[in-house]
Amino acid sequence: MRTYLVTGGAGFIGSNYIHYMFRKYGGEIRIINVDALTYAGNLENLKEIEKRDNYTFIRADITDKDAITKIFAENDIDRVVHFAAESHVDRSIKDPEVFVRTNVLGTAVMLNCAKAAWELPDGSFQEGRKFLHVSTDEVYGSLEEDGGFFYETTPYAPHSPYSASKASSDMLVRSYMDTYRFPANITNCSNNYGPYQFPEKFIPLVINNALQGKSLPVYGDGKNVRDWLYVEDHAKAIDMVQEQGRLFETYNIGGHNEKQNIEIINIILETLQEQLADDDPRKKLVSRDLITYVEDRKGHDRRYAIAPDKIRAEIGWEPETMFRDGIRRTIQWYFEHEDWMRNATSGDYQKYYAEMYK
Ligand code: NAD
Ligand code: TDX
Repeated sequence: MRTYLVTGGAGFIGSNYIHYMFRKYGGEIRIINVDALTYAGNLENLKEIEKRDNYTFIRADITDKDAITKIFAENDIDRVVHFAAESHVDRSIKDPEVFVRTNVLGTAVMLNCAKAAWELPDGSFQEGRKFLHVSTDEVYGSLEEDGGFFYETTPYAPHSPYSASKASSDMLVRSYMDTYRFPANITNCSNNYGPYQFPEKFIPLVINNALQGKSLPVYGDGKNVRDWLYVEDHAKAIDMVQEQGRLFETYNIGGHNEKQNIEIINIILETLQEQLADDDPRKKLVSRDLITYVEDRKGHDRRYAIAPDKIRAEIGWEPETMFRDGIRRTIQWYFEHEDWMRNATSGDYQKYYAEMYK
């Protein structure tokens, strides 16, 4: 049975990935989820699977070398899928240091511990071991409004402390591949949306605020462009890269779904109006009048757009979820998980953890 060590599995994409993997492989795999449970980590995301025999949660910080070494020593890890990171650009602008600590030092620790566990006396690596580093399109910097895409060969040009820390972590992974032939892949994905996304991020923030009749903050002129991908399509791509991709390669993941932020707000407002019942009091609150232009994000990247040609040609991955469908599913999920949203915004999930793991 193949054993996965997933870091950051209590976060947004990591938890969606774990759900996806159990749906796909059932009892054929084992997953060990290592997460420090920062403000972004939420064990409620994994409630349905926490009792599975082939799932284990370990609370640990990826910068804690002793803890990570112990996990490798006690478990025969075949695959590492490394999500754990500080992930929010606005927080990185306010407090960059923790981004360097977790994203750079944490990745160094993960690489070093995996290398120590998997390396053979002759410097080669045990057959079949693989490390996948989950990264972002933000490492490539910003595109002009009217042209170009990010390819795997696009030079790195990060602007925010977040993207600079992710770029540094990617460089460390590259250095391990180049120096030691360490068996790894890097994926650089565009903006994700879907269930379990923490409401500091744009799409869940807009959904949550609109339902409460709170203002919808738009940075700058609202015309910044992001390339949105439904999170399950990302989870599938990660698995396909790890199983079918060529080792030592980088794959960009994205779906040619570019939208201006203001378009996103309008689509969310329309979809909320469609999905709310006529007698639901929230229906009257959801309105374009809530849109509020606010001061721009410092160093705000204008446009991101991924060219997914390589992953499509080599691996046959394609995004499956059309944006309107993905937004409908996401809104439906938030309707059905009002408690999740309340707890996530109030910090109550930490109480859940304390009760669960006394
Ligand atoms: P998230 O903030 O929702 O989750 C991060 C998780 O990592 C949390 O569970 C948190 O508790 C954990 N974590 C943070 N610091 C840790 C530490 N020191 N030790 C152990 N665990 C720690 O993030 P996300 O949006 O799910 O992103 C996951 C990964 O995907 C990140 O590496 C991010 O850079 C990358 N990514 C995100 C997006 C996106 O749109 N959200 C797009 C492309 C790539
Ligand atoms: O209140 C807001 N108002 C607003 O206009 C927020 C929170 C965001 N925005 C804008 C900024 C961006 O142009 O919306 C866009 C999306 O913002 P975020 O959700 O913060 O995402 P972004 O900064 O694009 O980064 C995301 O995608 C790439 C993730 O947070 C990263 O982890 C990932 O690497």
